[in-house]
Amino acid sequence: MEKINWFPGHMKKALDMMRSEVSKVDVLIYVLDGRAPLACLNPEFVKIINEKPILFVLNKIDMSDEEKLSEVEKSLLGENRKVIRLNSTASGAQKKVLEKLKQLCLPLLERFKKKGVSGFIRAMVIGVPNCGKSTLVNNLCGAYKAQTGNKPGVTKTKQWVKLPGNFELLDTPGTLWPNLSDQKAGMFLAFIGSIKDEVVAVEELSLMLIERLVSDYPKFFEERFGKASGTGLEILEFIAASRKFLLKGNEIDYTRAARAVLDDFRKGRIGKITLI
Ligand SMILES: Nc1nc2c(ncn2[C@@H]2O[C@H](COP(=O)(O)OP(=O)(O)O)[C@@H](O)[C@H]2O)c(=O)[nH]1
Ligand SMILES: [Mg+2]
Repeated sequence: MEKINWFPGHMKKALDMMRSEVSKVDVLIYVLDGRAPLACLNPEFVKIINEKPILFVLNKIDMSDEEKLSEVEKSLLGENRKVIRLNSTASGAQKKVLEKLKQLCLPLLERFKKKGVSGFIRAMVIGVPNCGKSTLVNNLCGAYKAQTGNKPGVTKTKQWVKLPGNFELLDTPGTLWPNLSDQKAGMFLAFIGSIKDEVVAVEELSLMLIERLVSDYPKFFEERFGKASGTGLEILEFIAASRKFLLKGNEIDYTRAARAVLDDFRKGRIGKITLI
């Protein structure tokens, strides 16, 4: 596999910006896509936020393999760390998150109480692209965001939105750069659509996905595509032939077949999958 170029210069800039953003908040809500949770975790970034309480959200639970997530959950837990499994698109997500957030921030809340101040706890949602940050922010803010409103003529800047239970949430989530040092993580992020398809050729990416799925989820794969043995290329050819993805002169349309496999995976049509 060709080495993916993550533009280290950009990454450093993003990390520096994030460092300053993070210094303004008391607690972080770190969203991980449940289909590739560890790939969404950026160790460089975890180092920066080490001192802050973190609520890890294992998101897109409706598309993920819950059994595999148990291992992940154990590895994330620790002092000042909580984990929650979530479908951010579902109603009730807000209540669940706020409950967990309250548990995580109990020491902070008690400190406020002792001091006799009614301080707000500031939270911010972070994560790699496409993991569901905006969906979660919208779900968390819900009606509250509408209260603040967007007044015409006012420049749209980042705003703190009041949430129930003495919390304030930054209405703009922080986008994390992918983990530079880990090729496997990069590959998984490309599978789930967190990295643009232009970075890796779609055919190559689909071959890697096929090989991974055939090894981790052969039954699901066979059910969806009718074949889970042979090389990735043989399987891709089979899929193209069985779906009649042909070019002029009956040549196999690899690109179309590749897109179909990636699309099926990203839409959750192959099954509930978690890649570790
Ligand atoms: N099935 C499912 N889809 C989700 C969930 N959360 C987000 N999505 C979808 O994932 C895509 C990316 O979400 P978005 O909030 O834009 O991600 P962001 O780039 O991190 O802000 C959208 O199509 C969302 O509808 C979830 O819990 N379950
Ligand atoms: Mg977004």
